Amino acid sequence: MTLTVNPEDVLVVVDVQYDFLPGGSLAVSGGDEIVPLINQLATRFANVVLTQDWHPADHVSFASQHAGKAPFDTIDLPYGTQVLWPDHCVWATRGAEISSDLNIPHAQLIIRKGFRRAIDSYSGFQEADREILTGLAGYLNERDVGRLFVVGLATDFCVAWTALDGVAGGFDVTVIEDATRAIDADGSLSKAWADMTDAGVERIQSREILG
Ligand code: VGL
Ligand code: ZN
Repeated sequence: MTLTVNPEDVLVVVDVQYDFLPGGSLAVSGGDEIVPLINQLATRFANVVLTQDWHPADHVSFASQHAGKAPFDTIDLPYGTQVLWPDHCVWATRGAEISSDLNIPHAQLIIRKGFRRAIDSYSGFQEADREILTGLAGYLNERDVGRLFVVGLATDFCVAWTALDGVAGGFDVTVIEDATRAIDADGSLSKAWADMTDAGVERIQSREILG
């Protein structure tokens, strides 16, 4: 079964940055394995958008900012429960750079997110306070795009939140599962897939596009 990509469709490549790749501070297991696949998929899309996790050094999501807390602990913030992470994707450091193995010269937009100290942003569409928008929906609506196909890191955090907010924003959203990898902390991967399925996010494999 082959799925035809239309000229209006958009590939959204989430957070393929050194800190999420092997050797990085928040390395996602097998993260490097998806890079060649994403490069191949990207050749099928006229429209590609990238997201980039982009935090100040004192970001609220870093365990290092909270006395007595360790990575993967949680804290309560005004906008809800926040998972704490190792310091990662600190702006203007190598860990925050998009991997140079990603070969998508025709990518048209990079959305940076998580740059306010007090608010995290897994989603490419809106920050974790669920109020501040990144502008991505505005951009896509103004471009009058078709379906969104989401790939990248990590399946259970930034990919899932981006896909869910895409659906909430009225877009037709598909996650290409084998072009993602997960952190999978505490059942987060199965919960993310349950949430995405409930919301109407489609789940496919890359061969359905590549043949
Ligand atoms: C991400 C945790 C913290 C992600 C970003 O890209 O999935 N996860 N910041
Ligand atoms: Zn982050």
